[in-house]
Amino acid sequence: MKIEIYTKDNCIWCDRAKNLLNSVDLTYTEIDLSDDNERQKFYKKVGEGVSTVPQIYIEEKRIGGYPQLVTWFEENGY
Ligand SMILES: N[C@@H](CCC(=O)N[C@@H](CS)C(=O)NCC(=O)O)C(=O)O
Repeated sequence: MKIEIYTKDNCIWCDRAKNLLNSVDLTYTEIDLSDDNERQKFYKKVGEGVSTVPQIYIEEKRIGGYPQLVTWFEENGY
């Protein structure tokens, strides 16, 4: 399964999302948006009022942030 997680440094919700993925041995690619300009560009590109990290993509589909990842886990039997 292809999982990508957009993060930045010192982001507690990013750490929680990564810990959740690690807890069930799901592997992921992390894209670090610590640079403020890069992060703002990413938010603009994603649109739909997205303004926080983490942003998690599973099989190219945007799931959302940590709460949405928890919901995805529940719905997919993890
Ligand atoms: N529960 C939310 C919390 C996300 C959140 O508040 N993230 C902070 C960093 S931990 C953030 O993105 N702040 C705005 C910014 O850094 O651009 C989620 O995971 O969707």
